[in-house]
Amino acid sequence: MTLSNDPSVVLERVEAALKPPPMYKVLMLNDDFTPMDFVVEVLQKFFAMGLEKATEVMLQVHHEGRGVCGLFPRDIALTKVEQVSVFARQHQHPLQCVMEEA
Ligand code: NFA
Repeated sequence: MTLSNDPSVVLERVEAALKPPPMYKVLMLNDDFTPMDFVVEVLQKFFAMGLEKATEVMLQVHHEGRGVCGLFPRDIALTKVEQVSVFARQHQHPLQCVMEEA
């Protein structure tokens, strides 16, 4: 495929390449069944949180229904959502994360 040399097309291409990627929040959802210590383990394992931060986020999800696990480019956010889903199901817990554009 031939790339255009038209200055306005070049400018568009450069601007697109310089733009930061769209970011996505990964949100954890509360449920009535997943044990609190399992949620803390997930936040430590997949979101690189220490025990104190993981406990704080877990309690926020428990009390408010949802909480932010982190902000990531689209592919990374998708991977985190899938990793949590697989790990939770392996342990027979209904824990879920979702993503939304920030
Ligand atoms: N609500 C769950 C319980 O009472 C704990 C939980 C917290 C689950 C955060 C999911 C997310 N065992």
